[in-house]
Amino acid sequence: MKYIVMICVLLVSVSSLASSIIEGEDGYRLWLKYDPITSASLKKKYTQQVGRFHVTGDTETMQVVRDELNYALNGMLTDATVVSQKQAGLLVVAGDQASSLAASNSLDLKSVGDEGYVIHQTNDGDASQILVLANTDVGALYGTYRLLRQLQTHQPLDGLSVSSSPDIDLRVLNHWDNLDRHVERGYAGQSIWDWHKLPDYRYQRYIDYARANASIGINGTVLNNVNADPLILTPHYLTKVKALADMFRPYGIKVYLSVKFSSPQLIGDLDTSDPLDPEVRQWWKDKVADVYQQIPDFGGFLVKANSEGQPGPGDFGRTHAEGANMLASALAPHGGTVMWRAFVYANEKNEERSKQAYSEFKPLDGKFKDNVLVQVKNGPIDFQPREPFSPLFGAMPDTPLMMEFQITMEYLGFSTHFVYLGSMYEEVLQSDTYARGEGSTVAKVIDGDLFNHNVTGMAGVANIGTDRNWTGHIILQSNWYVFGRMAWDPQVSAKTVADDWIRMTLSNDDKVVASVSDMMMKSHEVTVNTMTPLGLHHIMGAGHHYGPAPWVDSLGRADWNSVYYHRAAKDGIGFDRSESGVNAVEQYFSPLKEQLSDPATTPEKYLLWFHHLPWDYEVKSSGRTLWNELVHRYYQGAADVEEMADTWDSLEGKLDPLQFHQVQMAMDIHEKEAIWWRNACVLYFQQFSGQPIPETLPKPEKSLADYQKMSFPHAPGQG
Ligand code: GCW
Repeated sequence: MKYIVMICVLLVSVSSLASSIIEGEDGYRLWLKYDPITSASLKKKYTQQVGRFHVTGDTETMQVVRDELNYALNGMLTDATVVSQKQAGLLVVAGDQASSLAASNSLDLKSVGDEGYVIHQTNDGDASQILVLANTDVGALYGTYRLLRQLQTHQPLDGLSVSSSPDIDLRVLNHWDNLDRHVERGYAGQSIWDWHKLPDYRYQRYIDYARANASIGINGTVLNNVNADPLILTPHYLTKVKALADMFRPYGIKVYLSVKFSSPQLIGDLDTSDPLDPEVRQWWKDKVADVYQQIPDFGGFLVKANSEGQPGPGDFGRTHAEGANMLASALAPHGGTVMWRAFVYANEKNEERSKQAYSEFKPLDGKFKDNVLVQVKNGPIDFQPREPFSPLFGAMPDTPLMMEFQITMEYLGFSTHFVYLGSMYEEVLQSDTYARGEGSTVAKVIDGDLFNHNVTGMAGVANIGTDRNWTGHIILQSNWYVFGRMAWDPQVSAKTVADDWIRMTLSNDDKVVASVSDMMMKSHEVTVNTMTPLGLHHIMGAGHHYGPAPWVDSLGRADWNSVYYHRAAKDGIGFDRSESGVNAVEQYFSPLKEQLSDPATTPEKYLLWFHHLPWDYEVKSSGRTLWNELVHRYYQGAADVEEMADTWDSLEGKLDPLQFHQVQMAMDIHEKEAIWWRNACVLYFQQFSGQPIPETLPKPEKSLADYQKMSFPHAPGQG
């Protein structure tokens, strides 16, 4: 044994000597790497098929298409060249010419609309061409990225026939970036927007950001934090916003801003911001006109109002609808949209927090103007590691609801945990609301199908910062990627997207793809087990949300404290949101309501979200008592993270060394933190259960008091 250990030590030191400079992929290129295709035969085939290409048109966007193809094909193939239309193996065309090519090839181009595309291989033997056709330039750009994905993932081009258009109109990133470059809940460095140097200094990173977004169909970006600084609407900042909008326009990306509802008072010298006051209304109209003068395709406003201390119409005795409609009226003549957030939980309301958004917004259904979307977080509380879907989905048939997912990992381990969110997004999107009977999934609510809405949207709170690898952790790039793919197509499977991402970012080796894909697909469930198994929620460190802290009990509001949420006591644990408790289940449709009312039929993943149960309650799937199941999940979660780390280690030599090394270091932290969560939570809850941790399991190395003493005043990303 000793001998083996010695050899290991030797090997480790040799390999660390050899690796004092690790060369390789630092992650900057994301999934757009375009490295040479190593299989000679495949490379030859692709080169024959698309090595000679032609892009028609000379608009800015078509120039972007040409540049991207030139860069990508010359990266992956040998000597890709721009040739005449006739000689081209690959032809990218938009507009009228695309329509006539579609007609002569019997392709339906009309139905893919303004952003869609058709890819088709003509059947002319040697003269066969691959056509990328679209009604608009940006459609051609999306089609180009789709075609490139085919090469990046080593899929055949023969007989290729793809027709695609987005199911959701507004596919938008929300940056919670402050003007001083601090990113609220950001774990990947500073804000990528260098406000001080804008509008003159234009980093290549801005263009690469636009390329990455366009490659996955993201067509909007809200540049600043929803806890908004009113200065964003001053002339000084608007010229900077304009510079970014100008850079993003060729990529089909519109710029939006978060605005502070009290801006008329804060930067406009008015005495009020009452949305029904004529002067206030005029102020917004003028301000909006200013914005459009500089940015003719400006997207609109995102608003957090009367939530967590932000001002809003409620301050003037007005409703959310009155506030939103006032802004909507100012934006409507210019084609702008209001995205009004439903994330509200008011101080003065004496109602359980998970119920408040529904109570406040449902009565307003149908009262919003046509250019307002209500933006709802996926769960009823707040981006917890796992939540049931928000009951608002399905409950407001006369209002288009936008999904808000969090891409940044505020509650899921910052930027050191290996967690793929695709499976979580899928779980939410495929949840059945039963709003119009069985099959009324959340996806159908937000893509407009269920209630026939014309405007639809999905927002993702960005995980992007100035880190070389953009997201602080290579694997977390996949969450940006999957957000875009699911916003384009909410029915796409998390697994399909994970596989594509791995092939484009890490490796095309089937075995590597299978291992990493397996890790990614289980990573969310595993991490939930390490933090908040069985429906527990909001038991993380106060304020910064780092690490376990189920003991938090002294914050100013009851519903800021962990103890409010887990309710652990001698008699059991969990939050009774059934009829016998706060009756949050009543906000769901039947038969879900009834299912969630009864612990026996509540999915175990939500058990303690909806029920307060005795420690000896028998958990159906395992037959264990609740206490033993809780302990089991925490231990299993930590063991699974360890296993993931081992799997990753086994990929050494099969991956780019720098990518491998970065993820390996983060995995080590994930492993340690999973054990920390496990120990702290098990010891804490044990005080109430009064029951032992089974002898067979390792004992926590510290006492509960030690865990409680840990403090992190400088944890990143704080609000
Ligand atoms: O989860 C909470 C975060 C806040 C955030 C808020 C929100 C931007 O802790 O930092 O504020 O959600 O979504 O508005």
